[in-house]
Amino acid sequence: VPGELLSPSKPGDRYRFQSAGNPIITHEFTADPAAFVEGDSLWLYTGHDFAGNQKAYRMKDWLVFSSKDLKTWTQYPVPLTITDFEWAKSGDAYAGQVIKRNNKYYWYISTNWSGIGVAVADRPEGPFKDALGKPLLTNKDCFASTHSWACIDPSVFIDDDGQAWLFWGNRECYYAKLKDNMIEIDGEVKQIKFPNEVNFTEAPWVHKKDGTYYLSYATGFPEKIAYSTAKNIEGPYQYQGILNEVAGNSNTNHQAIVELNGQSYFIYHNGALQNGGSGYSRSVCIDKLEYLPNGLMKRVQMTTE
Ligand code: FUB
Repeated sequence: VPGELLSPSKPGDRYRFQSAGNPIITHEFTADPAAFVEGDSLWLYTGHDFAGNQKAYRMKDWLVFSSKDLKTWTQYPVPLTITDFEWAKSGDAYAGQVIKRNNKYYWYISTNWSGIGVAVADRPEGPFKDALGKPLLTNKDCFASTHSWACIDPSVFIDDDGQAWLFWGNRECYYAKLKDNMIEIDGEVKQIKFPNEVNFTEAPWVHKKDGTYYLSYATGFPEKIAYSTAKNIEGPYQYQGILNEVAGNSNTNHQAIVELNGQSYFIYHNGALQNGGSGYSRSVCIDKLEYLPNGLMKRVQMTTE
């Protein structure tokens, strides 16, 4: 239930609400979280599932929220919709990720059938605008794919040397460098070669800690989140096991990993919201993420707190 309304107070305007635990948002169905921290605020970007008895992934816009303490949240007017992408306007608003560079905010988004796009804004809450007027990547860039929805779930990462990388994919995990302008691919698209025991489904997310690259991703179906680590961003990646079990009442899961005020967080979705939650009406949750002394990540237990 939304908490204190800020003015103006019609739906879609900015308002503040209090989270009472997981799922953190109970007045909208939210999925496919991505996040980054700027200053003392965590910015959360989500998909926006339809309510009702859905039989497919139906999302027409994306949402943005911010919080300093993960309890009190501000929701902003809808920052981006599928119709902002002329080339994808009849599609659905699949997963993406936002990153800041050169005082601009770049949102890499995916659609169910027409590829990956990039939108840009001057502020983290948007409004975002299609930066290219065409896809950044399409299914033909997913050279090993045998199905039409391989080009989804972009995840962007800027390394310590300033090089930006984009990872994405369904069934196969692809990656490429981005040019400094963040809206062009630099060089060739490559594929992460996982060892045989890795069953990559989708939702790659890259983060780096103490010189190690952590590549987390959804595995199997129903999906669990697993991860692999490497000393070089291009691999070879060593499988490190399951990070999070199947997310309650949802065949998909989709994670973001960020650090706020010295604490790491695992942000994901499940279908557990009472009164309508399902695998197609999902809800974002946040739990603490801990590292072991050897640098591996402890399995994250879903909580309702
Ligand atoms: O929300 C649509 C798709 O479901 C996402 O792109 C995948 O990661 C999965 O969560």
